[in-house]
Amino acid sequence: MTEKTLSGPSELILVTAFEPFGGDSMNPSERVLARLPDIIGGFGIARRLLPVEFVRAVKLATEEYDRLSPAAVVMIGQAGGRESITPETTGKNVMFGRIPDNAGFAPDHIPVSQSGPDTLVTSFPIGKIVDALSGLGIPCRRSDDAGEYVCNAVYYGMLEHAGGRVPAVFIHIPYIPEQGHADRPSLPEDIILCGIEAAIATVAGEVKGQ
Ligand code: PCA
Repeated sequence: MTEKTLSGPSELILVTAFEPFGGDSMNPSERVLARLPDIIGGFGIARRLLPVEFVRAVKLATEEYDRLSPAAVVMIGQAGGRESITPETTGKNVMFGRIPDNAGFAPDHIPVSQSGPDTLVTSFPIGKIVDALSGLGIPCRRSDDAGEYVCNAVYYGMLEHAGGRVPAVFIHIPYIPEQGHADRPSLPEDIILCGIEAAIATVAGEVKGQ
């Protein structure tokens, strides 16, 4: 009798998220990552949770890219205080730790890359994600500033590493109410999950259409 092997889609989208940091006991990006379906838009979803550490996060994300050769990369992180889901256009070549990262490292305006330009802009048309989510009634706006903390470093590092070979997009998400930041804006986790699924489906659709 021959053994039947079940195989999923051969093409992958690498999706990354972050552990909690800065005194929070949860990071909504981690929760959303865990709840994503295994397949979106015909692509297998390869999940990678990253530590909130400048050096290790960039290293682990780019190593995972090399290991998987994904068709696209979607990175998610929390931007506490924002009201909307904000796909980022730009990574900056700077690391600044207003608070130390989870390894205790607080860089004071150190470059992510010694040889890279000041900024790198994604090749992906971010407006398509904004349109898709807005069409679903999910608060979403484009951002041109990913900050100077670990999310920005990972975005810059991935954009430099992938070198435009495949689309790479970073998406910041707001707090969820369960985090207890009652004085700050938040969105329900289910809405964020729905938005991130729609964003990944948009990326998948673009990659398929190429
Ligand atoms: N947000 C931080 C780092 C990890 C996360 O989820 C940031 O915006 O840099």
